[in-house]
Amino acid sequence: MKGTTRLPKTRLMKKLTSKKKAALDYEILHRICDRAFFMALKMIDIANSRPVSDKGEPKVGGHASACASSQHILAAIHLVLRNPEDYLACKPHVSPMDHAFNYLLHNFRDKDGNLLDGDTRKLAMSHLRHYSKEGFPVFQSYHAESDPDSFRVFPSGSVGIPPVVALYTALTYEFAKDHHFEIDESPYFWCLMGDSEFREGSLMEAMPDAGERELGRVVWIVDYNRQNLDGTRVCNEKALGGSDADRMIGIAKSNGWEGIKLKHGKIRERLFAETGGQEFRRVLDEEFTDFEFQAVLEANRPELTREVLAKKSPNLKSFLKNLSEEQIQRAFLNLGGHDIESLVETLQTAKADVKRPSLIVAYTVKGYGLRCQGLSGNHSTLPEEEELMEMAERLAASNSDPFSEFPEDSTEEKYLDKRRTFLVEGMEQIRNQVTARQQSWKKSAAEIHWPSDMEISALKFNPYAHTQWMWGQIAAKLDRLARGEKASRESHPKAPDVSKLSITDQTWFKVARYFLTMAPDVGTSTNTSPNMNGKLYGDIEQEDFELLYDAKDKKAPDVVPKLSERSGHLRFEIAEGNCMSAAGAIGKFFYFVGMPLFPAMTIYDFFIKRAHDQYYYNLYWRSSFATLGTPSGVTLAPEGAQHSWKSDFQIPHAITWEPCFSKELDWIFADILRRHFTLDNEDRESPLIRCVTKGLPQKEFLERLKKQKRFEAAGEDEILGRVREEVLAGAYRLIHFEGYVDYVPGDNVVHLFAMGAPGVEAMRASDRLLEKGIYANVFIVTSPDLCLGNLAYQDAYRHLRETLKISGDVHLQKVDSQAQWISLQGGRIPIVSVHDGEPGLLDNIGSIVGVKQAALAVRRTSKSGTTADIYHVHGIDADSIVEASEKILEDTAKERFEVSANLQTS
Ligand SMILES: Cc1ncc(C[n+]2csc(CCOP(=O)(O)OP(=O)(O)O)c2C)c(N)n1
Repeated sequence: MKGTTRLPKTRLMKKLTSKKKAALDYEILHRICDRAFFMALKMIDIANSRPVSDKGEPKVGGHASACASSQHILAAIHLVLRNPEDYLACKPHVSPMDHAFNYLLHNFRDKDGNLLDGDTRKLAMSHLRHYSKEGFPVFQSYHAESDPDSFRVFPSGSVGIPPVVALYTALTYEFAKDHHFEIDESPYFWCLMGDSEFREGSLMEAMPDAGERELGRVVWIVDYNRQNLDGTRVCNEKALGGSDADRMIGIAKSNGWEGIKLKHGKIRERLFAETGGQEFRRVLDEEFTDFEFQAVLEANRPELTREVLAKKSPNLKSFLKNLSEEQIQRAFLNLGGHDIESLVETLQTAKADVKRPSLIVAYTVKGYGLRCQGLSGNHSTLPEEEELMEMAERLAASNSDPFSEFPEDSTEEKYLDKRRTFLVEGMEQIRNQVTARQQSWKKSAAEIHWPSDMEISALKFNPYAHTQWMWGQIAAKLDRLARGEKASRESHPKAPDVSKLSITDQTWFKVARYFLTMAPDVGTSTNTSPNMNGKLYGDIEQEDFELLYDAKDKKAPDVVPKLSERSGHLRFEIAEGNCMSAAGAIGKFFYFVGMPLFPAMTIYDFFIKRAHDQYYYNLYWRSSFATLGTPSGVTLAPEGAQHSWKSDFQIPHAITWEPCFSKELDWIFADILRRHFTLDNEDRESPLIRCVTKGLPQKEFLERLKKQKRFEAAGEDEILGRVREEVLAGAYRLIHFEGYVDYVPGDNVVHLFAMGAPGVEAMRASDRLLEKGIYANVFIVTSPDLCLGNLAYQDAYRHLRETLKISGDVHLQKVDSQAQWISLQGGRIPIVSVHDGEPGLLDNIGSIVGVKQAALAVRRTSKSGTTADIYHVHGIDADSIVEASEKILEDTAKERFEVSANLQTS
């Protein structure tokens, strides 16, 4: 399948993206920015003034001062720098400011992507932090995909994540181009963040990766206002050897980034050129700690500013004498981050080197232009009505109709109009292009006859395969089809004919090129090595010295990165957060660009928690990617006892799978691929598959199934076909005695529910219980979400109740019969569940159907040892299952059933 459609660049598009630019009138841009700032403040004000019926309702709030400090940075991006294809990530609290610019640019769309008309745009502006029962456009507290202006914007809310996702989206573009996907845009990634945000570990973790991978279109801009939520940031500059800004620049440079400090605005620069100006510059640069500078700002007394400057340097005496206090104060306040001209110049410099990402530290003032300007506690200060009215008057805006736009014949409107033509019409072109790609893909995918498995024939030769091994086989097969010897002539001239592939492989071949693997330094230990060997993606312009000196370790994968079509594995350092953000970004490429890339990352299950925030972010905006949590649980006891807890995510849009036998995983992964490529994965976009490294007796899978009465007359294919359906619905019957002689529900029957590797313990327990005359049916849970969790809740646990026939029914048997009386005895079928993980994963079966349940699970931290020993320690071995089954049957037998007196007499 030709996956993507290259659409011809239209003449309009060419015109829109032409390089010619007229000289900018920065006065106009400042006036537009002032108006946008006023609108942002009014958005916050309206949200806070809405009537509430409940006393005690939490405050709405908003962040006027955080908007104020970033206003000019956003102005430079929105009004000058941003191209239609570019992406934007912002610190959460600046979102109203961002909405205001998009409002003026008419860059609002409905959920289908159609541009909003003027009235609806205006309505949206009064709907910040609002829920509309009527379905009118609203804005969430922070940037969200559902916002009207979310075109190529990364959601925010958790600081420190969006800039990283932006960075990995940039990497995805590189990957797509290097793999010859037809993609003709080269967007920039503008990311605005706070200075306290820049202390987030996620950002530090990602920086070297961006530097090494030379993601030069990434521009991070730190709004350096020297304040955070709790107040003025007071850093130990002595220990740091400079200001925090210096530290940031140092970090940038040592990580392969361009580091640019934008401290001074044009007013200052002009003064620096005058006599004595150099000393003025030196004093500003060298004589103030951030804290002292901030304190002078906070004091906001021009006479004090003069006095402090004069004290810093006697040489400034005559320079200062020539300036009025007002001029001095203006210059003192004239930081680069509030001067659009300086910002535009700096951002253009950052754009120039497309091989080196840039970090710009733009000096700003929190609350700039507001009464709370520079005040330490201004993070949540809301301007009073009077202040807003004053501002409206100053800007010739209307306080009662705050979202009225500039008059048609004004210079501001004329500038905006031109900018709209360039930006918004350009975005429309891109949107149409992406939609066309998406439609074309959906059409092709709908024509595919999707196989039910991956035909992993090697399973025959590995009688004690484990699920992690099976994952390796699946990944290797897809990789071979996409990039290996068997790939088609289309992409590899020397490759053999596709028609020699099996029918199944021919189908997987069609999608294999969209599949890629990745791991945070656990690729080889998670059986992903075949995908790595000579196939690591990247270009470090490094000669392969191992090759040159004939020093390759033949037993290990060749891990020298290459820029070739064959390179389909992304190698990460021990940086789980990076890997997770990359998976999220790549999994979102269909949404953004129309190419259905499907990343699968392996990670030790225990360490997914290192990337929880990133994982949550990916799930929240429905990225489609697979996580292989492997090895997982205490089943790893021989090698690593501390891997004792599994990652139990009950987050919307995630689905957890935990296969027991390898064949299950074959089916599950085939289904995951089909769902991803056909977009049949709503509410389960992100599968997490937990695997283990304990080998299980694979042949028992079919042997046990065949013993069920329901399959008495069925052939192998029919059995597997029917069981596959159950596997994909969340649980299947592995052992079932229904129809056997003396099978008496309510008397000698117990249901065992097992998940993952302890499924074998349940099998063994069932055998032993049978010897004691107890029929223990074994149900293998493949997905707790589908069988018992959020996804099962959606259809009232239909699979559990109807297919598996688990119920709370009382089974009564006649014991004795006399002329007048019938004696009854009976009960329900109790349940014992067992799995290697937190009890909450399976312990609700009993409460769903209304029977007694004993939940055997991992309830303590673990120890090293054999799996037999450690399963015993946790009570999840066959012995414990037998014991629990006997006890629960006994308890069930003690249940009393009272027959109403009325029934006796009637
Ligand atoms: C991960 C995370 N932690 C905490 C918060 C709460 N929070 C939001 S903004 C903020 C302070 C931001 O300070 P800074 O980054 O300097 O930006 P400023 O608002 O000063 O521009 C905090 C603590 C959050 N949104 N996300």
